[in-house]
Amino acid sequence: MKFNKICILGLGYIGLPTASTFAVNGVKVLGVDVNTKVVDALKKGEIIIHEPGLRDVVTQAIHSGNLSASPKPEEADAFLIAVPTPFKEHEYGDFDGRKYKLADMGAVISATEAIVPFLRKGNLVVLESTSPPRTTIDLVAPILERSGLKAGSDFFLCYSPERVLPGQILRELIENARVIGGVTPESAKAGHDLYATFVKGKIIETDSTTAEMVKIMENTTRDVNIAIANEFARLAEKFGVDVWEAISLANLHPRINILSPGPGVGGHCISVDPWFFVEAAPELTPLIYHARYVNDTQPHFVVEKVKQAFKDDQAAVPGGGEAASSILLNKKIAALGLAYKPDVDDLRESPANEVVHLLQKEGAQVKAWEPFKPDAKMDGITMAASLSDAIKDADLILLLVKHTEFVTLKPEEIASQTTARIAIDTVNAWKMDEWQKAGFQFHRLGDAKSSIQNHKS
Ligand code: SAJ
Repeated sequence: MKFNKICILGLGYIGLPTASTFAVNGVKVLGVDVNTKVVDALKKGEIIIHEPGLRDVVTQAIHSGNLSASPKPEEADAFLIAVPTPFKEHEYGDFDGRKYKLADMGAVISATEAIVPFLRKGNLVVLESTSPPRTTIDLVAPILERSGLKAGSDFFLCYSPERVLPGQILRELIENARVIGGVTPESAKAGHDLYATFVKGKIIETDSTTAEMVKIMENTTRDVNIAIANEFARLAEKFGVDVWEAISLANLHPRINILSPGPGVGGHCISVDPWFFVEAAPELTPLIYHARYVNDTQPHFVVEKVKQAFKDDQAAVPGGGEAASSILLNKKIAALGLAYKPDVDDLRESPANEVVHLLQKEGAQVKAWEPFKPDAKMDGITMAASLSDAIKDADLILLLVKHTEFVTLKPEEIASQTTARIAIDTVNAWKMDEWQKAGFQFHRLGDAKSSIQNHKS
């Protein structure tokens, strides 16, 4: 099947790279977004998200004359839906006392409805947004069939999950294997033909519900694996062990690959998608539920660590020691990093934000520095203008994201710019001896040995 013109609904982290990649490969693309800021920016050749290499591909796509933008779809050979599927903010499900989050399919519904007036016989529609199992069949197909056309016979319908890693989207879009789930084998074949335009990885055809499950299974597996790493960090602190050392030793086993603990799991994928399984079948998903619970409570573990660091510090002063409840009151904390993971500007569902909020709730005065989004306005968070502004008057420096520029900080230089003499590393970026040598009490998440070492040095 040949595709001369396609319409991509949703110009975010997935839709825009996909639209540009199709365009530079010779397909006419209309990018559609309900956010007029995104459309207006694209019309001027600008982008409002940060992804390595994206600006160049977008510029190339616009210069090729193949990429244009509009707030509304038009007739096309194929329609791709790449809109967000977040969870509902204030509504929860409950199973046996287990409170779980619910998917908000509003954007998928409106994007699908927007296609209906333009849908023609022989068109292909692909849903790319991560969605609960059976969404393509139970939600998308019935909406599209309001056109009077039948899914699978009059038009082709597929689910094809995006599986690209933020930070490496443009490369992974082309090189990763692509799963195409059709509501009929013919639909899968049509989807195959579309993605063959630029995908160099394997393109595998299956049914739509399998493809939906594949995507959620991948992210759920990662979530569960991070949860166990976080639980190991908690255990290591209890038993006087350095979890990072223990993990590196365990990973010498040929069949073990433990992931890294940290302040929690964020982003718009791994911290969201497992809930789609829990919502669809709460009675079958106690493990997935509890992994989510562990990762969602990890910011609290970080806050306990901060409190303990202040307590240790005060205990070292004769007559020092404060009641645990007030230990954070008016303490000045420099929080380094708000992004959900290293070297990206995406602040969505970020555990670092949650840590900052929790610290403030207990009376701490936090100044946050996010080098990838220095102008970000975060509800209730005081953003620093620079690293030196964040650390200048601080009592404690708290590293929350392993951005490369934080990893390479020189403790001695930092010591000369700050009043803080306590540093906490939640992501294993810094070397204990260097920070201690520079005069800091140093603590690392999951590492009981670093805290013990402070008392010796
Ligand atoms: N994290 C840890 N420890 C680790 C690895 C990650 O705490 O060892 C944290 C990160 O800091 C971050 C979160 O987990 O807060 C998620 O980061 P990530 O790099 O694991 O994944 P995402 O959300 O950026 O991208 C994932 C990818 N899925 C898998 O690796 C299975 C990507 O391929 C998907 O396309 C993407 O989700 C998506 O869009 O669904």
